[in-house]
Amino acid sequence: MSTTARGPIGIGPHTARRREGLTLDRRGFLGVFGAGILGTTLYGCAGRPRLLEVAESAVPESTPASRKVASICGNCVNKCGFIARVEGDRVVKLDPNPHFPKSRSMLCAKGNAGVQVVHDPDRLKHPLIRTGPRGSGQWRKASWDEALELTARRMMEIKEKYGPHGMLFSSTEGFQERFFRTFAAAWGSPNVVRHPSLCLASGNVAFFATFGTVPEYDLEHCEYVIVSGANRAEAFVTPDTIDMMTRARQGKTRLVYLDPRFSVTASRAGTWLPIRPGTDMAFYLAMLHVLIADKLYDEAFVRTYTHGFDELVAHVEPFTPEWAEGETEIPAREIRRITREFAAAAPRAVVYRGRRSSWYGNDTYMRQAMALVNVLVGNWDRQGGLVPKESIALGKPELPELPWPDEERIDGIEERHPLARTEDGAYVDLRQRVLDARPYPVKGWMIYKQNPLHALPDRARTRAMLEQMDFVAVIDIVPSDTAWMADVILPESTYLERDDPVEGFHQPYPFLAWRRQVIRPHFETRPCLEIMQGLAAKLGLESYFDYDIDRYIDLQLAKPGIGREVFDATGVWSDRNSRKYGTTLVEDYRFRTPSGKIEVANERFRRRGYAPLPVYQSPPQPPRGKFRLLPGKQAYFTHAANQNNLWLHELCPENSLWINAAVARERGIAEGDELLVRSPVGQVRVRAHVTEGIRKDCVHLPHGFGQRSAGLHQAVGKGASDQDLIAAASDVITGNAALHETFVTIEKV
Ligand SMILES: Nc1nc2c(c(=O)[nH]1)N[C@H]1C(S)=C(S)[C@@H](COP(=O)(O)OP(=O)(O)OC[C@H]3O[C@@H](n4cnc5c(=O)[nH]c(N)nc54)[C@H](O)[C@@H]3O)O[C@H]1N2
Ligand SMILES: Nc1nc2c(c(=O)[nH]1)N[C@H]1C(S)=C(S)[C@@H](COP(=O)(O)OP(=O)(O)OC[C@H]3O[C@@H](n4cnc5c(=O)[nH]c(N)nc54)[C@H](O)[C@@H]3O)O[C@H]1N2
Ligand code: SF4
Ligand SMILES: [Mo]
Repeated sequence: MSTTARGPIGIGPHTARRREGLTLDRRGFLGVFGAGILGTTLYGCAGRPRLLEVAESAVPESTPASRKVASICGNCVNKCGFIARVEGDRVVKLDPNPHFPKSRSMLCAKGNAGVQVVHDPDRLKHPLIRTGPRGSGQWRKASWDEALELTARRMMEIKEKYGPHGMLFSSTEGFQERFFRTFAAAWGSPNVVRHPSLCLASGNVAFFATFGTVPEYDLEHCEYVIVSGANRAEAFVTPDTIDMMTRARQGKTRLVYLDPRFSVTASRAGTWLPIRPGTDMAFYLAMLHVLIADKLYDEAFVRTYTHGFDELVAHVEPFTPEWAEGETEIPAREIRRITREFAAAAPRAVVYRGRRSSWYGNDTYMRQAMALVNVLVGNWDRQGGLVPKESIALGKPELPELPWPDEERIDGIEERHPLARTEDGAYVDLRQRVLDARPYPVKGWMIYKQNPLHALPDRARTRAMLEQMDFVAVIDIVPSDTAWMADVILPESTYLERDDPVEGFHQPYPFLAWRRQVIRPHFETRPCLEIMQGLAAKLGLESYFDYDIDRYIDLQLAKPGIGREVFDATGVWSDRNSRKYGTTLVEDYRFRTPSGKIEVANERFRRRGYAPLPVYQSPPQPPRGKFRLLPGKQAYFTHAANQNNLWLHELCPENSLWINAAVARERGIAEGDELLVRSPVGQVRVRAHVTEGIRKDCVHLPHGFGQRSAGLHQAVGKGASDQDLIAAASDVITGNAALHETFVTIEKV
């Protein structure tokens, strides 16, 4: 049975379960699974096939029998606080940490299921060395010394043949990612690429260019929120999810939600606008038009703090709500109504930027249009508006000077996308350049905490990129699809089994927290720092790692002048308990923009040869018989990372393709029918989810399924991967992947 991603239309048991996950109902998991199954899951797993022999669990000799440890979730980017209940060497339950300002009393289903991360029989337990052809799944267990020795030797071979730039280092955010990045920098390759160009790069660039900083949202005090496709009831971002959903339910915030499909967030909104995909910018341009034409903007704010307003006035003149109606299919009177309500609620009114902006080729301009609506109502640095980030500075070790790379980056980002962050790179461009060996070959790839086979569009190309490598090393906690293609897998200890550096948070006010070790590692795994140290020692780079994690934390805490015991009581530390407002709203404040003001007409854009104001182009629409494919997250999973988690897998074993009910009827497609979905780059088979809750011109496939690694016994072969269908495309300004531009055909099989 297909149970994926049912919208609130057709309410069924799955919707109810989803609610339990979201509200962190303490009984949630026990309620869903029952204690018996919980027990089997943790301790039994009898008869389940296993990746490889299970190493002897190193049971710590003397740990207090029963204790509680405050630490930080590692199942997604949010890093919510929890308090672990521990018996001996086993985590038996993770409870939310109510003292944790960012997540308060929330721990989502994935956070709860973190217990299973340690006990997953499929998890990586020791280093593995490939013995058969790449991707064959033939592995042998290796000692750490052997695995690191092999890695160092193969890296040196690549250096001799192709130079240090022949190695690519890719990673995704995490508390220990810094050690991986130090290692890559010490190695001396310019080819480092991170996840932002698959996620939020265009949004960041647009907001940074406008405000000189990337702000946060004060949703705790906001009264009117306009959200474009940021599905916060499922794609969690804390504390935004908590504030947005709680206040909407209590009637304290009016939530206007634009999404071509009726997501769970849509079901919580006062207004859901099933916008035509790819036309959000037209909606915001029309809002700007109405704000100006009807003089609803904050004139004093605009005069004092902004640059280039007159250009905007001329620019948005043609973008009437009537024009926007033709683009968006949102009635002009709705656009007018929303704009008036929004202006009346300002400054406690925001256009919420969202996080993943890897949608279309014009995303930087789309997010700039969102930023400008905020600017015009003067919500900047005000309670309930957009607030500049504040943080608590931490110390760090002094490193020897890092080598200067001998070559330019292979993705040519400095020239092609000069406004993007060089150190993050542009992944889609980079992959193509590697495949073309242009301007030089890249033959070695080290991957930390990333699964490119699911993260990048057009999986066949990512596979080809992996196949043309002489050497691939993957550092992960499970045998992911990408790890399955490696030469060496280096297993990191899970977030429950290691001490991480202390981290500074800035939502809802600056505080520090420390992910401390909850239990000692159950298997022969190591934290990233120790893996990097081991490799560095074999490559003569040890001077960059002249510290252990304890020393590193001491150096961090020396700066604010606190000891680690400050984390004992609540797991967090701060010298205050609220935000500050208005620190930038003072005379002579210089924003970090070329004009020193908030930039309406953008000078950074202009200097680089881009138009200074959002350029709208009507997006191509799917021809008859084709549909636009929209990906998106589900509440139970982080990307493709935890479909194999037994508890989460049982909630939703596979994904299915959302298809509009009228379209399905025309084509004789019923709920659960098997479909063949084809795109210009691939095809998948997947079951249909027939729903009123999606427009007729698009289909939706939840992201992260269709796993191929035979090491993932729960997830392998279940559902379909959107990345088999999505064609490579990217945002013109930043090179951020554009994942919503692919059209597909659908046949019943
Ligand atoms: N449970 C869970 N939470 C997560 C994550 C996760 O994987 N799982 N990942 C985290 C990360 S890294 C990120 S970046 C965030 C991502 O958070 P979001 O950006 O909120 O996540 P997505 O689900 O990718 O959102 C895409 C939504 O946009 C809609 N959409 C598609 N095209 C259009 C369009 O043209 N216009 C409009 N208005 N809407 C459109 C889709 O239907 C979908 O509902 O979530 C974070 N939180
Ligand atoms: N089609 C489509 N593509 C997308 C998206 C989408 O919605 N649709 N979302 C995009 C977004 S927003 C993002 S951010 C990217 C995310 O994609 P990635 O950057 O690949 O990140 P994740 O999927 O979060 O995690 C990748 C790997 O980290 C591993 N991991 C988890 N914890 C640890 C740990 O403690 N140590 C180590 N070493 N490894 C660990 C997981 O097992 C997983 O294999 O994908 C992007 N790609
Ligand atoms: S949102 Fe869920 S998975 Fe992500 S950090 Fe918070 S509890 Fe963990
Ligand atoms: Mo992301």
